[in-house]
This record gives sequence, structure tokens and C-alpha cells, in this order.
Amino acid sequence: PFLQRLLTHSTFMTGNCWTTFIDDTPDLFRLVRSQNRAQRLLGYLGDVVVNGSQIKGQVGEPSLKEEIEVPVLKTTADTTVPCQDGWRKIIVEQGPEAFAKAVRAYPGVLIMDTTWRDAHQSLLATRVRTMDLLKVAPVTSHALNNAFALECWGGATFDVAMRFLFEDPWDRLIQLRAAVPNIPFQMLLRGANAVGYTSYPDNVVYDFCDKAVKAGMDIFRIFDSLNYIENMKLGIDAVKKAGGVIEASICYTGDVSNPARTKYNIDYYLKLTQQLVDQGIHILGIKDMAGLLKPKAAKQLVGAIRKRFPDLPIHVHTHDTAGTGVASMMAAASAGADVVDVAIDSMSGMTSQPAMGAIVAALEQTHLGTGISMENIQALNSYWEQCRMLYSCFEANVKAADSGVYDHEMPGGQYTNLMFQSQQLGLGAQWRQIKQAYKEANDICGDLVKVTPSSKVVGDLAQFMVSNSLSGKDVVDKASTLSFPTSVVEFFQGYLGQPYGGFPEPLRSHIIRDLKRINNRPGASMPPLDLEKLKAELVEKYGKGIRDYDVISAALYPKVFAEYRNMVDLYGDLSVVPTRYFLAKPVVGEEFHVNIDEGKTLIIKLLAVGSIDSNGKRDVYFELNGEARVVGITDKN
Ligand code: 3PY
Ligand code: ZN
Repeated sequence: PFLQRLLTHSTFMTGNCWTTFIDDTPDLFRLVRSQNRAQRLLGYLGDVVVNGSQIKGQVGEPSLKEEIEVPVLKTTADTTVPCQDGWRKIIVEQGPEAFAKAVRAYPGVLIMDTTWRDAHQSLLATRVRTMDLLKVAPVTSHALNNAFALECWGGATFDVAMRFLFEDPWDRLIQLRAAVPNIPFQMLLRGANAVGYTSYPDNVVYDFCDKAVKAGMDIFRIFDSLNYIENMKLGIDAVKKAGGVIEASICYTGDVSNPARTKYNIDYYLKLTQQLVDQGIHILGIKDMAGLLKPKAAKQLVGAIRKRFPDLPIHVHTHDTAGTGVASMMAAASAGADVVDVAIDSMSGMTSQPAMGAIVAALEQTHLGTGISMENIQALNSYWEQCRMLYSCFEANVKAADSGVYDHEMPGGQYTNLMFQSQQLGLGAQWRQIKQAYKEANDICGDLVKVTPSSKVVGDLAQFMVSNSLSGKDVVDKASTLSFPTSVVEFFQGYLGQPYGGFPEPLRSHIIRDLKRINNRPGASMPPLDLEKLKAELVEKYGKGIRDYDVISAALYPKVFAEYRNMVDLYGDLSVVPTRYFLAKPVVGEEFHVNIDEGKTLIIKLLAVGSIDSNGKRDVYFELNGEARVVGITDKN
């Protein structure tokens, strides 16, 4: 039938069959493709059956074996369809300035829920998939309809989506937006590093922000990993041009409540805030990425900024690593913060944000209520309790608070990451040494603001020190002869920007030797990336389906994007596979459903696994919509 369709196709019959005929004529291949699609999907499932999941960072299988139940809220509204009321209305109808004014005028304190981004970045290696966010999205749109925002994108979610989950980050945003039209969405933008780990040409950052707004993003938390104002200006301008809400953030480090910590004091943060305000920002973020902002410091810092900038909305972010998150957010709220960050209870605490229920309940007893119902929080929490079990195989082994963070100052996401990595590398027993080395590495770098990507520099240096048994003094003394990790060398060259107080010398010269030095904004000397040319190359390689979104993904992450596309070519769209079967094999005879398209469901059962043949392959037998299918899988064990 395929050959017949080809030979009788009207274009084919004209004889005008240029090389893009296949791409231009998708209808011709519909049947073949859809058959292939099911078979390719079975290829993935078969591989998981024979070889186990290959998802990096996974240890074991999900501990949840049942379907997650979507909660029911006590409301007369239909929660299977999105709620329409919420703060986003102001952004859409009146724009970012009006939104910022309304937030500032709100008599209570608003919350931002970080569950969909930072919480799982900090606790579950950013592995929560779009599918599991989408399931709870309509209910969330009702339950949290008075929230300032849902943080749902940016940070590590962008690359992890492609790199480890084989799904498209843009589709995630677009689909979530459709499911939650009422609550503003917030993302984390690493300034001139966009959602990457290094500086990009300016036009890439502008285009990224433009596309993000088009895909549904509202509020951009812009930061620079060194608080370097020139990098921030770029991010701020890019968001301004894209029409987004600019939440420029000062990254908090040190301890303003400790007079002995003089480098990053109140005066430093006030000056930085003034520089940001001069750029016309809408909201100020205080980004306490490591959870160093103790309650007294929160009171002093927020109080000082509130006094100097009475009309500026202040949004405070923290991590609960030491266990002081709730107290600090309460202190920030009573000192005049307008918004505080929380995560749903079962995704909160430790390296994540403080618990939503705790903060909402505590604020309810003051004049600073959040307008979020405790009943709704409990309902949402029941979903996330199950979800956490579904992703149990990505849990880092953080079991308790660590007030040692006040010394080592590791950001929440990095803490779990480094702990996991050091266990994987066989350095698990040396975790204490890593934390100690991290502190020393920070000191010899000149006491940096540590957040992605500057935190990676300090982390890489710490790991280098531990694995080579070097003390901080050894590093300084032997710097001119050591072979440092690339991230460290590039940092000292100036590729991330200029640290506050400058680079320590002679260490810088000893490390970079005769390599190039950048003494201003790194992106300023980068030529623009030719996005049109890149698009043409991608179309040539992958066909006409390439969207402008894909061009940005490839511009930011060329290798990761190519590998992701290879996976899609091999197995098709894996984002449709339920998480339990994406991460682990089904029980023989168990029936499960994969919705590959609107109204198109594959009903699948694993029937049997054959013995290994002389080529090292096994046949895996499935039932697919009532028919037997077999896939041959190489046994990698
Ligand atoms: C990120 O950049 O991903 C962060 O979460 C920094 O705190
Ligand atoms: Zn954070």
C-alpha cells in the first residue's frame, strides 16, 4: 500500500520530485510512521526490560507501583479544567509594571511555589517529567490561584529535560501554560548564561527570552553567578525587549548579621540593588541559593532594602539546608518582603525550599495571610507524596539538616548533586572532606558568590583537591604546575565575568599562565551566532519540522540537542511513556497505556523475554492493542 500511495501521489506523478519531497509530503508516510512509532516505543520498553533503565543518576526502581491519584479539591468549580482567576490576568491585561504595583500593594504576603522547578532540582536531580507536572496542573491552577507564581522552568530543567529525560523543554512550557492560564509562571535565567553554564553570544540570550515569552513565560528571575552587573544588564535588557516581568536578583552570600563577615555586607547589597533599580527592574529578587540568610539577617537585609526602596516589590528565595527556612521567610515577610518562596510540603525542607503548609499556616496567624487555603495544600500534597515515591530512585541521600552550610556555603541544588557524585565516584566516605575542600576552594578563589555556574568552579576545584590530596595551601603554592579543571581555568580567565573584589593574584596568573584574559563582560567580545544559518543546518539534518524553539535549544546545547534528537529518532517521543515504565520494566502480564496522541492509546503488555541468541540479543514479546509484537534487544549485561 505504501508503494501504491507513492506511485499514485499527485506530486510524484508530475515527476517533480525534489529531495525535500518526503519532508513536504507527510501524509504519504502517515501509516508507515504510526506503525513505526509503536514499534520504536516498544524498542525503548524492550531495552528497559532487558538492560534496565539507562537514565543517568537512577539508582533502583520507583518505589511507587500504582497510578498516582490526582487530588480532588473541596470546591464547586470543575477542577479538571483550568481555573481562570489569578494574578496572571494583570500581567496579560495591564503589563509588568501594573503587576509589580499590584503585588506591592497586596496587604498580605504572596507565595511562589517552586515545586515544579527548584524543589525537584534540589531533591530529585531535576528528574520530574512533564507528564507528572501536567497531571496535577489543572488542580494546581485552582488550589494555588492566589499564588504570585509557579516556578516551573529554567535553571537546570532546560538541559536535564533533553539530556536525561529525552523530552523537549519548550513543549513542557507550552503544555503547562495551556493547563495553567491563571497563575504567572516564573523561570530562572542565569543572566548572560541563559539556561546554560557559560556565556553565550548576546543575540542567543535575546532570542531565548523572546521565545520563552512566546511559549508562555511571564516572570524571569535574572541573576548572575558573580553578581556581576554587566552580565545582569544583558539579561535584564533581553527580558525587557521580550516583554517579560523583570525580577532581577541579588545573590546572597556571607552573613550580614555577622559583623566579622565584611565582604558582602548590607552596604554591598544596597549598592547592588540601586544598580538594578537603575536598570528599570519590576521586582527585586533576593536569591539565597544556599540557605545562608538567617532570620536576623533576613530582617536586616529586607528591612534595609524596604527602607531605601519603599515601592520596590521584594521577593525572597531560600533553601532550608540548615533548617532555618521557615523562620527566615517569616522574618523577611515581617520586614516587608512581598513574596516568599515555598515548596509543597512533601517536596520541601533540607536542600529544597521551606514547606508551603508551614509558612502559609504561620502567616495566617499574622496580618500577612497568603490567600492560599490549607485544605488545598493538603490535597496537592497528597499528589506530591506519591510523586516523590515515583521518583524515589533519584533521591540523594540527604536525610537531615546541615547547619555546616553556614561554613561551606554550597547551594541547595549543588549540595545534593555533589553528595551524589562523590558517592558515585567512590568518594562517598570523603563527603566531609569535599565540604571542607569546598570551603577552602572558595577562600582561595577570593570568597565568591557561589551559584550556577560559579558554584561549579568551586565544586570542581574542591573535587580536584580531594582526589589529588591537595590542601588549599598546596593549590596556591603549586598553582603554576597543576593541571586544573577546565571550569577553574576558564573562570580565572574571566569567562564567567568579573568577581566582586577582583581575581586573587598571583593565583590567577599562575593558573591561566599565557591564556587569554577577559577583563570585561565575556559576551561583549563574542560575535553573534548566525541563527538563520543554524536553522538551515538543522532543517537539512532533521527535516522541515524544526521550529525556532529547536534552533535555540541547539544554540545553547549543540551536543545535548543532537543526542536528544538521536534518541527521538531511535525511539520516538518518549515523553508519553508513563514514568513507571520509562524508569523500570513492567511486571509480565501487567497492562498499561501509552497515549501517543490525542485520542490514540497504545495498550501494552509485556508477555515474555526470550533467551540470549548467538548475537547477544534477546527477543522481547509484547502484546500491543491485542496483537503480538516482538523486538530484538541487545543484552548489554
Ligand atoms: C540554577 O542556576 O539552576 C540554580 O538553581 C541556582 O540556584
Ligand atoms: Zn534555589
